[in-house]
This record gives sequence, C-alpha cells and structure tokens, in this order.
Amino acid sequence: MLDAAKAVLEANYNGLFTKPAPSLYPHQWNWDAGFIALGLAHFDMERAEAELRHLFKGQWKNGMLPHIVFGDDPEDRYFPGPNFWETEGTENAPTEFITSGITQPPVFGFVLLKMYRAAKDKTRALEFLKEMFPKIHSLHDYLYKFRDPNEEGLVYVRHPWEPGTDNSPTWDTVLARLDTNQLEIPSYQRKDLQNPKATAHRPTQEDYDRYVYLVDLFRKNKYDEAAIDSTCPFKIQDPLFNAILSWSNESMIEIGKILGEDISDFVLWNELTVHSMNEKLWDEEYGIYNAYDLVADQVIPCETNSGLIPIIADIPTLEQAERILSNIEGEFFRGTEENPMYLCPTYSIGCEDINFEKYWRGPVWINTNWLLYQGLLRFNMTQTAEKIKQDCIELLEKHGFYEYFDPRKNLPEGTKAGYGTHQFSWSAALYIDFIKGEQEYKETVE
Ligand code: 2M8
Repeated sequence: MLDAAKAVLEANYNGLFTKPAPSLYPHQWNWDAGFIALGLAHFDMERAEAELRHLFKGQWKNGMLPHIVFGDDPEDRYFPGPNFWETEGTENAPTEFITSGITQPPVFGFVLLKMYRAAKDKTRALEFLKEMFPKIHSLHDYLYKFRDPNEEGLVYVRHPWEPGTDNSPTWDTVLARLDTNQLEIPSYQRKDLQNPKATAHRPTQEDYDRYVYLVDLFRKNKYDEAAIDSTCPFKIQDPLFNAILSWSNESMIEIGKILGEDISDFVLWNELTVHSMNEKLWDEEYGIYNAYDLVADQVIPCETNSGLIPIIADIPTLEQAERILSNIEGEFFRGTEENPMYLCPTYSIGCEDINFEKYWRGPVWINTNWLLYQGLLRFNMTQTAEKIKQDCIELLEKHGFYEYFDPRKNLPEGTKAGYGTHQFSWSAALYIDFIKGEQEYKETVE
C-alpha cells in the first residue's frame, strides 16, 4: 500500500509539481501542495522542497499565495482556467506564472517544521528553512494586513474556494443572499462533470453561478484589495482557516528560534488570533468553534468538522478540548451503535441536510482527519487520535486513494464508498504520513 501511495504521487507528477489528481485537477493547488510535500518528505526530500518552491513562485508581490498556480494543460481540462481569472498584468500578480486571484488555508508553517523534523540531512534542511521563512512571513503579513479589517486577529475568506471546503453548509446562508436570478453572471462552462456520478457528488449549478459571480467581481476590481474589501458580499471568518493560520504561526515561532530570526510578528499575530478565536468564535453551548459572517455581522452556527479542527493549535484550553473530544466521540460525528460512522464526517449527522455522498457536505476527507489526528495527539487524546488514523487507513486500504469517502460503516459489503476522483494525491501523501510520520519524527528528534 505504501508503494501504491508513492505510485500515485509519481503518476500525478508532471516534472514540475504534483497535480492533485490525474485529470480533474490538472494544475498545482495551494494547500494540496502542502499535504503532498508532507508525504514526499518521507521518501524524497528534494521533491518535497521543489513542490513548495514551485508553488511559492506563484506568490504575489503583496504576499498573497494563490490557490492555483497554473501549469501547461494542453487539454484544457479545468474551469476556471488561466484565462478566466484575468490576473495577468494586475498590480501584484507574478510574471513567471499565471495564477488564480484568491488563496487557500496557510498550511506552510507547520508543513515546513514537519519537513525539517523528518529531514535526515539537517544542514540542507536548515538552508530550506532559511529560504522559506521570509516567504511564509510575507503570506501571513498579507492575511493580517488585508483580511483582518477589525484588527482582531481573525482573517476572513472571500470565496468558498478559499477555505478549501467549497460547498460546506457553513456558506449556505451567505450564498443564499446572492440571488442568481438578479445577478449578472458571465457565461462559462464547467468541466468537472465528466464522471457520470459527478453531478450527484459535486457542487450544484447554483453554487457554481455564485462562485463565478465572485471571481468576476474580483477581476472587475482588478484584484485591488481595498476595492474588493468594500464590495465583496462574502467575508467569513472560518475556524478551520484561522486554526491552520495559528498552528502555522506557532510553527514559524519555533522555526524562527532555530534560525535566530525575528519572531515578534508571529508572536503578536498569534496572541490576537488565539484570543479572538475563543472570544468570538467559541460556542460554549455546543463545544465547537463557529464561523462569523462579517457582512451581516453575525455568527454562523457551524456543526461541521471545521469547528472541531482548532484543536490543532494552542487555541482551546484543556476543558474546551475535552468538549471537542466529546463532540467527535458523540452521536453527531461518531454516530450510534446502530448507525456507526467512520470518523470524522465533515458535517454533523444530526443535521437534516447531511448528504453522505456530496463533497464537503458529509463525506470523510483524509486531510481534515489528518488535522484532527494531529490536534488530538497534541492534547494526549491518543485513543481517539488512533481511531481516526485507523479509520483513514481502513477506508484507503478498502477503497483506494479516493478524494472523499462515505462515512457510513454499515453499508452493505462491497458497496463502493470512495467518491470523487481516484488517485487523489493528498489521500496518498497523508496515508504515507500516517504510516511513517510520528515514528520517523521521533527517530530524527532522538
Ligand atoms: C477542491 O476545490 C477546487 C477549487 O479550488 C474544485 O472543486 O474545483 C477542494 O476540495 C479544495 O480543497 C482542493 O484544494 C481542490 C484540489 O484538490 O479541489
């Protein structure tokens, strides 16, 4: 299975970077590259470094790291492709590559630290830390400068593609305010529905209309931060995005100490983020972190696993972490004896509109599970951490390296429960990390 996982990463490699999947995602994606580098680091450090190096060549002058760095795809298999974004020639866009104009969760602080820990050749690894430190600083600087209008340490996402959980129910109320009958939506053609099952699993047409409307708004504003900030109808402080930022801040503080670099920005940013996560997003009644809608100025109650993921950082107290743990182990995520779930569905199964097959509205994803696993280990909640790891391994070994999985454990034997694209890179990369990770990090530290 380890060989099979490596083969997926090999097959998706185009000589410059690793595609998230053979044809559905033919370019380089932001947080995918981070997870892919974690897997590669266990057997090919050079390629792991090259993966990040290539992605950061797409970094904008203002520090923004785009969610897609476009490669050559003669078959033009992805919408929205390089021409749709119209980023070329705008003030901050890079000149070497064409990129999208939005970002994704900033995983690179902790990815870099884990890569350093896994490295056998520490001299070389130190050089890479030095190279990446200013780039990641500039990314965090962009987020705190342009995405935190209240200066409260909580950055906002401005498109459902930014948090990476594209059609999560969390965005529903905000997107519902965008009436597709009233909006001017440029004509476009989706390319993600080639697979016959895709219509049932992928986002709806209405979702796509809104995604395209938002991209059109950004390009009309020529990616000017102030203009977008004052007109964008979608500005959400997402607990997953901010928790990832916080864990990356912590990791950059550690890296800064190794390098003897100034860490004061990371310390200040992180103190504020941790404080506001608990002041503004923590839901004491349900023991989960909520999202916050900055446009309507109201909380979005969020019974998705994104609200549990802040356990990855030094955000919850032990008491809060225990509430998160009981949520994970409770009937809404683990299910009941009659109706058990693989950990951890992306959406509470107590919600009426849970859909076990639809993208980010119920299925298990390997990357969010990997994050929960890391968080539970941090709080020494090893039993549940181990369950999450074993559930991932079982799903991957039973069905293969699919993109997402049906969480229901009691489906009839032989039911196909792996959905989306097959040969999905981060499922393979994180499988490698699950199998090799903790043991190898310990060995190199010792
Ligand atoms: C999915 O998102 C892209 C848009 O960015 C899409 O649906 O076309 C998400 O799962 C996202 O988190 C992921 O980074 C991307 C590539 O795997 O696919």
